[in-house]
Amino acid sequence: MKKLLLTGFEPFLSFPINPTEKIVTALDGQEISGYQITGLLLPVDYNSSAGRLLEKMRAEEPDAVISLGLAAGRSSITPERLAINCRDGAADNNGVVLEDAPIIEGGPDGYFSTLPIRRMVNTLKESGFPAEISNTAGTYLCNNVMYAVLHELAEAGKKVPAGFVHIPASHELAVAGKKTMPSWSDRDLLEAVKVLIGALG
Ligand code: PCA
Repeated sequence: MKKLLLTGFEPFLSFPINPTEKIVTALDGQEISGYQITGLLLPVDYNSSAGRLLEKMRAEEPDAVISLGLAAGRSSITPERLAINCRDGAADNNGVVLEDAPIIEGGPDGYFSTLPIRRMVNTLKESGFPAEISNTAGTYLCNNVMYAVLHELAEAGKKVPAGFVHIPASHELAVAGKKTMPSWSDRDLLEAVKVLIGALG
């Protein structure tokens, strides 16, 4: 049985709920499409989130790594194409604000996702879920963990598919937030993530 490390994030900024948390909790310990899943919830914290993920990755030696994050405002499931060596933007949950800061001093400008993102998008659409490739993971925590994982695997010369997928808000979050926020049911979000895992191959 292959091993999949599946990560999500705690709530952050003005969002009282992070739908990735429920998904990771629901799928932890499950077997899907030939993968035994280990779920890991990450803090929205520049100082520790990437380190926690890398620590788990070193301990578990998974065959694939999918990290999930909330992109409130997006209406589709969006596998990210690229992570860049930059941290810049809003405060993390500890109030840390970074501007134009590299993730790895002197590291490569960017890394492409090594997940089968085109196949993931096509499989999601065939299963009836709106999906598209996103060309920017932003410069906040999601980009940070995606870059850190891809950098670690590249440095180690490991061919482990890894990358990041942003998901839309859940209905629960939309009800608590802005009226115009597109949202999906928790059930559909969970089902779509199962489809993503099935597309790993
Ligand atoms: N989304 C944020 C960080 C945590 C999350 O779920 C992001 O897109 O960077």
